[in-house]
Amino acid sequence: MDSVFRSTEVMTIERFIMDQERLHPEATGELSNLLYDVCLAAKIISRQVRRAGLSDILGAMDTINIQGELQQKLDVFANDTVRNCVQHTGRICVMASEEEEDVLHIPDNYPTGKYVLLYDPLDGSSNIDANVTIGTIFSIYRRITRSGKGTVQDCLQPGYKQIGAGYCIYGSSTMLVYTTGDGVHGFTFDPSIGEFLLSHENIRIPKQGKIYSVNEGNYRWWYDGVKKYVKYLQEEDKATNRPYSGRYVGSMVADVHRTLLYGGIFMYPGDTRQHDGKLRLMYEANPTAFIIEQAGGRSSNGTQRILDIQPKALHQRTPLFIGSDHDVEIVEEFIQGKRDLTPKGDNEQRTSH
Ligand code: FDP
Repeated sequence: MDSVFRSTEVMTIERFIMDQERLHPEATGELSNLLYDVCLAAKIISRQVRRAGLSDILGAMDTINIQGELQQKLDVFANDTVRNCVQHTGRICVMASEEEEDVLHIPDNYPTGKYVLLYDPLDGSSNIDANVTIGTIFSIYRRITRSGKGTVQDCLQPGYKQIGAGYCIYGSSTMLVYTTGDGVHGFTFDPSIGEFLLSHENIRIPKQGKIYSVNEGNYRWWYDGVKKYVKYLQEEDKATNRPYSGRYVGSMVADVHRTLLYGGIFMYPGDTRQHDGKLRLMYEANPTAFIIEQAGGRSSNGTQRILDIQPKALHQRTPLFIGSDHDVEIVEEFIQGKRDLTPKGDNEQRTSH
């Protein structure tokens, strides 16, 4: 971007979204405005995350959320912030949040609109107290009910129907990454002017990476295909760039963001204790799958493309394998029994799994 912009010329996210909107003459501007609303929420949450530790906001509340996890104060703050930034605008007919059991209806005194917003207000929240990167993830659909208040049916659409998705990560800087189906674009927040500025235009994920990201503490409960795949990644073979390096933040949004930029694979497999794994289809898997696919990558539950899964429940979980096209293809082959470890002596070591 340095060559494109002189020092006084910057591309704010508003200007970028407006430019993108002009490419679609049929656009009414409502989606753009909804994205601005989400950006505002991200800025407010970012400000609060940056103050964590200074204010009295750190630490757990006494309530347990729908997923059975202890809610953190910042979770609650982020959940309310997103809702309050969008519910009054007349652009949304219904919302669903990872933190809420049921859909969130638009209050009676506000108009309803044609979009549906699903969000995970603060992903990776068990990391908050350790100052580790966390983030907000969102997903936008068109409503399928005709008018009035939206229903759960509006929320339970397969991921390929998303018309927008993104996340904001609160890391060493705050960054917002989004797609509306025309590539993936990243904006870094400049706190001195209060704006997200274009820093990563048209992000492309490498076709193959060198990093795998998974909670290996769960190894003993994994199914054979995943065990073999991870062993495969750890073997030495120069021709296929192995062994891979392991990296696991434990905040999905941070692990996926690194995977988007550097390539490789992030996975949260199902296992013998949790057949569908831990991550939520609607709030975590679908939006990141849309982004990764738009960047040229791939996402799968091991046997099926994530975006093709027909959801049955708001909070359903799914195994997730996401990242570089080549890497996800190989794990699918292991899971589906189409590939196995090479017998010892063929430059790879056999394992007992
Ligand atoms: P968290 O529990 O901290 O909110 O789904 C939530 C999530 O974090 C993901 O962000 C993360 O990838 C995963 O759970 C971590 O789970 P493990 O601790 O089981 O590895």
